[in-house]
Amino acid sequence: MTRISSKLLRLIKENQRFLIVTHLNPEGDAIGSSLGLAMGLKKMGKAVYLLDRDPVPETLRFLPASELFRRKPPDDTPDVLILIDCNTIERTGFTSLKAGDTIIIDHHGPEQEVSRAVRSGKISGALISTTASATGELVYRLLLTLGVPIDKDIATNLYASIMVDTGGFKYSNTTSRSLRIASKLVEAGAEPWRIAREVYENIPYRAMRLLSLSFSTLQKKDGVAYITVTRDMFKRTGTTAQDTENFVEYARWISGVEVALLFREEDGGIIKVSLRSKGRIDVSEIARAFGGGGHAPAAGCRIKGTLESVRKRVLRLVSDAIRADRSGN
Ligand SMILES: [Mn+2]
Repeated sequence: MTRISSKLLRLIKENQRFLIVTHLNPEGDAIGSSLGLAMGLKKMGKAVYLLDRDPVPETLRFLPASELFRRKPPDDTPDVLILIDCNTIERTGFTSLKAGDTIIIDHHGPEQEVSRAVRSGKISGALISTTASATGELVYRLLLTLGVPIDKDIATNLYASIMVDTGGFKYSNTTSRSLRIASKLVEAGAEPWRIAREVYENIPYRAMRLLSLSFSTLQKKDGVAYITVTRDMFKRTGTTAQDTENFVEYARWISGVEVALLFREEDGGIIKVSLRSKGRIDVSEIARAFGGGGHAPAAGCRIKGTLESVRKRVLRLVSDAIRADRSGN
């Protein structure tokens, strides 16, 4: 477990105006950890500006203070910029954001690169741990260290962040620590059944119609199952990319499947690939081979090409990984 540096704590304690920004297409961890941190900093009397280039997904708008998110950077220059649930400015979709100091709070790799950026002075401080199931875990530890009391609203945001990134406490990144922190958050007022209902049992009907169309493309070969969402399907159901949230999960549930894939057609000849593993294969390695990233159980990448060619390239690497795993390498 990475320790929280005294420099990072000092940067937070001694500064007043914070800009918190998270990644494009934000999900539960990005939104929940940002909100939990923002509310904690506000409790310390800080001024906080919350930023994301994309809107908060509909299913996450129940999260306390989610209305605080802005989509345009502030006019003034904050004391401290905090990149959260991502560790490069590119992932935020903004080209540059001005601030006195920059801090990273994240659980994506590679840790060494972030550490190097801290040593070289490009980044003022970082709290990064790839063993944290969610950035929400890191924010919980940070607030605890800063002595900020965790109230019901903060607990709800941080619980949601951990729940989503562990796939409802089911993925291989679910640890005794993530459960222990979740337990503390429930003690602080987070309601597991309500948060799960809001996030998982709130799917728009149109998205279910899209799911049924895309599932007609389901294929299974060896340990891989994959489905495809075409632009035509979006058009026919009046849906957008946001409505494909969790589609790949259903493919992961199939017996005998080690890796599930979702291929989604985007504009400009780009195919978005979502990868999910049942736990044996590290799909983030496969995503990285195509310039993407993520975590061992859940990762993604964008590849230029036709559906056909992209499927072929990704399936080849996935099959290789499954074969290597089976032969014990
Ligand atoms: Mn995350």
